[in-house]
Amino acid sequence: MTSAPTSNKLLLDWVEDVKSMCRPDSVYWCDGSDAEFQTMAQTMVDCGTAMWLSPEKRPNSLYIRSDPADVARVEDRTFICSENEADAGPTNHWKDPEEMKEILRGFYEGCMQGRTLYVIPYSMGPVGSPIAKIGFEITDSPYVVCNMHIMARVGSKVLEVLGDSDDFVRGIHSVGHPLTEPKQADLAWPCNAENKYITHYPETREIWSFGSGYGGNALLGKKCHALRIASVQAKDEGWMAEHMLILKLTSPESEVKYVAAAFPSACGKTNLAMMTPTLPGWKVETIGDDIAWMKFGEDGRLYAINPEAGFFGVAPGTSMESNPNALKSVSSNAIFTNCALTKDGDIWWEDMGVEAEELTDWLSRPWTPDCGRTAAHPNARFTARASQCPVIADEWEDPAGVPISAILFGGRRASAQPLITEALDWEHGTFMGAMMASEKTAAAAGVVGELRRDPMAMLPFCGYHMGDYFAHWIKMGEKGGDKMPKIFYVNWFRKSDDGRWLWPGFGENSRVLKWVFERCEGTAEAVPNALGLTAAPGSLDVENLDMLPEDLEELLSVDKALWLSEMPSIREHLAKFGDRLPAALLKQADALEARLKDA
Ligand code: SAT
Ligand code: MN
Repeated sequence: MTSAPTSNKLLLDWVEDVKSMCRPDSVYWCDGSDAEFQTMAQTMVDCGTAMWLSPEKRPNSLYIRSDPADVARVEDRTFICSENEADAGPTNHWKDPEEMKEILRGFYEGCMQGRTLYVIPYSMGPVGSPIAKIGFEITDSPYVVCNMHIMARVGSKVLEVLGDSDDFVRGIHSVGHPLTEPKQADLAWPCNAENKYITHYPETREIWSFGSGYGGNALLGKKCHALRIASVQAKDEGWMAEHMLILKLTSPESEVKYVAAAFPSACGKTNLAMMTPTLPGWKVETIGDDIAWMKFGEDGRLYAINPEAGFFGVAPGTSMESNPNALKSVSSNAIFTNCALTKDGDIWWEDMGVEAEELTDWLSRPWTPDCGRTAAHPNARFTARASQCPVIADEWEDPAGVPISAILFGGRRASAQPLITEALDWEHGTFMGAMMASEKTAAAAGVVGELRRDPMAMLPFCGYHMGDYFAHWIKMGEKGGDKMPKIFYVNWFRKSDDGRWLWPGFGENSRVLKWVFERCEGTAEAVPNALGLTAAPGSLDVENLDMLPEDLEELLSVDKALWLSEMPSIREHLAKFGDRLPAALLKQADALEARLKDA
């Protein structure tokens, strides 16, 4: 609607300020309705940004190609503009908030000419729930509006709940491509590739994003709000905002445990969250696939909610074998970005489990299976409603959240990291999370495959000094005591010396979940090794798994010499956090080294 459906003066004044800076042709307040989604989708179709996929193959679903210069999150253009530089810490780019805003005002000045300014009221978490947080994203991108409709709870109800309160996150987003000439033709994917800025102002709970229309750069409710800004709120208010999936695990005896897991982007969170266990009688259902907000409940346990309403998942590799539930989630009402297009108007990507044919690739070029290029971009994505997931848990929107029994850390590592390690206690688990290392994926711009330390998978998403973040973890552990979840480190990606995957992964990961479940129950046996605890011989269920005993042994083994050779890099990593590094983590490093040296 074009007239403002609110009397919240702070909100109205802010929208007015942004409007006079960006000078759009018109202003539109989003109501979150289906009709609105259709209008936005049609706007994109009419201007060549999107096309409808075949209604027979993929009803109500959009196909979109981005500009090749705008295909992933841009970490080197992402800034935490805290008032003090020291509060951003060594892992974030920092600029003085006023200086950054001055630069951005220069870009925002008139940047929405020829376009509509959309105001998106959204709630992260069920609307009206005591743990949900309200945000507003101002954007000039109908692509963002459509995606936010799926990824967050959008619309008029959010305004009702907000009332006159000033408790909301303010997000400004522009693709940075004004249409200044009368009748100037728009680009299919407008962006400003040379001038991307993804900036956060933790103290004032603001996000200013410019130049990119893609994923986490532009859908501000996700990484910008629900992780970077929320992590600061969580530290201030005594809760946790984490880059974690949440799953519900049910045993054959119908006992339920909830597990959260932090893996870096594109390391299989969506697959694990929706997994079909190979173990008879076990069931996995989904609460969330990317973000967990965790707070203490009245019983002193940690309860998690998924603040999102949809999945923005990596498409390549998603197949009926790897993740049938994700494929079923995108069978209709979905958005596909940078996938390939089949002749009959459906989507295709690498390792989809569907024979490749003649296609049009993500760059609109004709493509054949033997042409030597991939047809989909490696960071091609689907956007799908969580409610369409066949294994979404009944309680996924419970405002009280679900009690977490175990937290898993993990990443991609061909060597060193065993299949499963249990932490000795919360503090040791915090140390394991703090030194997490994973090979880089296509989810962020940069060199794929390079090993980097990504603490708790939060390296690109922690909105403050990571030393303080570690201290916050330790403080949460002190507060929760023995009611805190058990912590584990898993690695599905270990390879043998001759380059074979040692572990089959996917549904077989239910074997590891079963062990985790039984450790929480106190029924499975663990034995100590240099890293912590691992499965005692025979305690990991490998029945009917066609696996060489020596491969299993290697999977669970710790190469002490290799780990000792990594100690300097672990210490160097910890040293980066200077005097904000909790002493407990140094103590943990010493203890690890001592265990590694112990014959
Ligand atoms: O583009 S997103 O940040 O939403 C995806 C990811 O990197 O996890
Ligand atoms: Mn993610």
